[in-house]
This record gives sequence, C-alpha cells and structure tokens, in this order.
Amino acid sequence: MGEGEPGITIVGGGLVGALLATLLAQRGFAVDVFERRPDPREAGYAGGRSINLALAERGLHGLRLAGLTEEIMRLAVMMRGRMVHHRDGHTELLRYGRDDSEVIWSISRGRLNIALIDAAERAGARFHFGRRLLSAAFGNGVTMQFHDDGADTAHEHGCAFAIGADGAGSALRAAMNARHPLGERVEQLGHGYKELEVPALPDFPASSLPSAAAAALARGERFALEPNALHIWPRGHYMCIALPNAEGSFTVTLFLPNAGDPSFATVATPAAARALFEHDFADAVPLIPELEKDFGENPVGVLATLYLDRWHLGGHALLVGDAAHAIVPFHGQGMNCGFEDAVELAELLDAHRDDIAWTFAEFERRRRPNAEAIAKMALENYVEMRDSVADAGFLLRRELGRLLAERHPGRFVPRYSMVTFTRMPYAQAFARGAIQDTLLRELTTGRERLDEIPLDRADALVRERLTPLETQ
Ligand code: E0Q
Repeated sequence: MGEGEPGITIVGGGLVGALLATLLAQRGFAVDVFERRPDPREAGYAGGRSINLALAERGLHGLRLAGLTEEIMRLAVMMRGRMVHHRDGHTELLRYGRDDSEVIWSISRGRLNIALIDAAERAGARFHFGRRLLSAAFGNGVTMQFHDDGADTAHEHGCAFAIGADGAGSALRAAMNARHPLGERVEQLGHGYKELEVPALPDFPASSLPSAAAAALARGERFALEPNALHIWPRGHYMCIALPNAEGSFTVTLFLPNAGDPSFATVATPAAARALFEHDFADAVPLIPELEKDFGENPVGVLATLYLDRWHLGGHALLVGDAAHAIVPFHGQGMNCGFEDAVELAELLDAHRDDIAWTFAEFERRRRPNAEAIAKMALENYVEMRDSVADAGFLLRRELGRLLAERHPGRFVPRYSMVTFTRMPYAQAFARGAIQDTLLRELTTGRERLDEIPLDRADALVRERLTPLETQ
C-alpha cells in the first residue's frame, strides 16, 4: 500500500467484486482482491460449464462506467421476450418491451468475469487467486487470515477495512457475524434447480439430430431453438427455462420443488428425469442429447433469499451483492442489483474517503430498501412465471396494463419494465407497481373483456394516482 494512499481489500473476485475493484481502481484507490477460486483465465471457468446471465439496464450501466460495454456486448445474445412453450408444443413470443430498444442480453458468466478481472487489473487492482478466507479480526483495522492453495500455507493480511463481495455463502459475513450479530435470516424457497444443455447444432451427436434441427444445420445455423428469446416451459408448480449462449448452445434450467410430486425427491434419478421431460417438456427432449448425463452429474442448486439487519461493522467491514442480499433468480436481477451496489459504493467512497463508517452506513441506508424490494419482486416473478400464464384474471389485467402503458407512456409503466429497462430505485418500482396493480384490479373486477372497461375512468385514475416518471 503506497504512502497516504487509501488501500481497499475486497474479498471475492466474482462479478460484483471485480466490477467494484475496477471502479475503485479507476478512482485512484489501491485495491487488493482475494478470491477463493483459481484464476479463471488459467483454470477455465467453473469446470467449463456455460452458465449464462440476463444483463439488463442496471447491469449495463455498471459495465458502461467500467468502459466494458463494447467488449461484452460483442458476445451478448439479444433476448426480445419470453418464448413460452405450451404443453401441446406450440410456442408464443411475449415481448419484454415496446421494441428492440427494450430487450435483455444473455451473456456468459465466465467470459464476463474474465473481462471484469482484466479491466480491474488494467485499472491497477491486484488479484490474489486461490486464497480462501479463514478468519477475520476487527479492531485497529482488519486482520484476515487466508489459506493460500498454491503454497498450501496460511498467511495474514492487514488492511484498514474490508469489503465482502464473496457471495451468498460469504466467509467475511460469517466472521463479521461472529463479532457482532448482523441479524441474518435465510428463507429457503423450497425449490431447487438443475442445469442441462442444448448443444450448438454442429455439436449434436449425428445420430440424435432431430429433422428440423438437421435442416437448420444444413442452412448453416447454429441454434437449435430461436436464439433471440428466453425460452420458458411453465407448468404450474414447476418450470424449465433456456437462455442462449453466443456459441449456439442453450443452458436449460429445470426448477422443481424439493418435495411433493414432481419434485427433486421423486425425480431423483436420470431415468426419472427423462420420464418427467417426456411427460412435461416433450418438445425439449430431442434437443438435450445428454439429458441423463447432465442430470446425473450436475448438482441441485439451492434457492433462498438472504436478509440481514445490518450490512456493515462500523468502518471495519461492509457486505455487498449476494453476500448482503442474495435473492432468487426469477427476475434475472441478482447481478444487475449487485452491479448497482458496486456503482453506488464506488461513488460514495470516492466522495467520502475520510469517513468510512459513515460511508458504510450511508451505503446501507440507500441500498437496503432497494435490495428488499427486488428480493420481493423476484419471489413474485416465480409465481407469475409458473402459474399465471393461463389465469384469465391475470391475462385481462396484463392486457389492460399494456393498453394503459400505451395510452400513458412515462406514467403507466409495467413493473417489469421499470425493473429491467430503467435505473429508478427498485423500491420506487415496487411502490408504483403496487399502485398500478390495485388500479388494474379495480378496473377489471367483475369484467371479462377489455371492451367492457371504461377507458375514460381508467385514464382519470392513472392521472390521479401516478406522477410522470422522471426520464434519465
Ligand atoms: C428475465 C431475465 C432465471 C431467470 C432469469 C430471468 C428471468 C426469468 C423468468 C428466470 C424474468 C422474466 N426473467 O422473463 O419475466 O427477465 O432473467 Cl426464471
């Protein structure tokens, strides 16, 4: 650490840790990042599995500030909407936004992380890979012990304060909690997930290529499904989704309850998984040639929401991203929200270098209501995804919502759009969403069709209850 130069230690070099390191290094801070995993540029990422993420406006903004949009967007696949796969095999595209200016982007987690680590290093941050946090003591500064996997030894690292960007299972959070309880509460969703793969067409085993896919391959196409969509197979209490990868493959995620039928308890073997798919996701079966192998080898992921009463320990340590507020993935906002954390914290630290305790408290004050709002909205979106596709009341409300959004642009904005295409605080999107939902329920109660709804009354209510949004 240079003389008089404020040094910042970040635990965790994942997406949020690496973006935060970039933004802080760009602002002149000396940044050290300790990461438990090996360097993904040497080791390959997470065993080579291609996990993808949905990048939306909030996340894009973080990448813009880091100067990374051009590099990242070259490898991003546009998703215009949800491609719903119905039981009878027919599909329907439900657009996310008004046009192609309102879309989301599927990107590879591994590639994004590598780009962020490179950017952070270019800005001057120092990464230390293969370093697992063993303990942290908070007193006069912070003293941390890391296990160094390369040397197979433990070593000490001292710093003025530490920032934990080490994910839902944060080791720094455990150490902070042991020193002073953070009021931690984990709410299990009771559902898990499993990842499977739809290969790129040229990678299909020749023997199992379905005829439509063979024709697409012959035309020189790489994608076995429509590339520019988030595919979804909603089935009541469970569902499948698939996001495109730039190379032409798709990562499929099966979401199932942990108990009941079907669940990860009853669908416990690769053979049972095939039977489930043949029964419920029949059109996807020919596209997943290694269904049994993927199901047998990939772990069941846990889905939970993490709530903390406190995110920081005075001016000693602060948690950001999933370490502070892990959420369920059904709005595709975990990374986007974590990137907003990184931007907010970098700007606060830049402006208030001299009072770290105040800065940490202020960060928590600004971000916690927003983290709580997106946690709730992400949970609500699971129910909407799985069940509401066929619900008549829901469909009428959605139809009326679309009409009011058209009639009142910038005033009646679908909640999904406020979350996904704007940077307004999540808590505000939640509050405006609640007003809009009440309004839609009032106007549709006892009615079955759009043409039964008094539009003059609807327009008056919109103007009365919703202020115009400030445009950014
Ligand atoms: C998005 C993009 C895992 C996951 C990620 C997502 C989304 C969904 C359903 C899921 C929400 C949506 N969504 O389509 O409404 O927008 O990221 Cl399951």
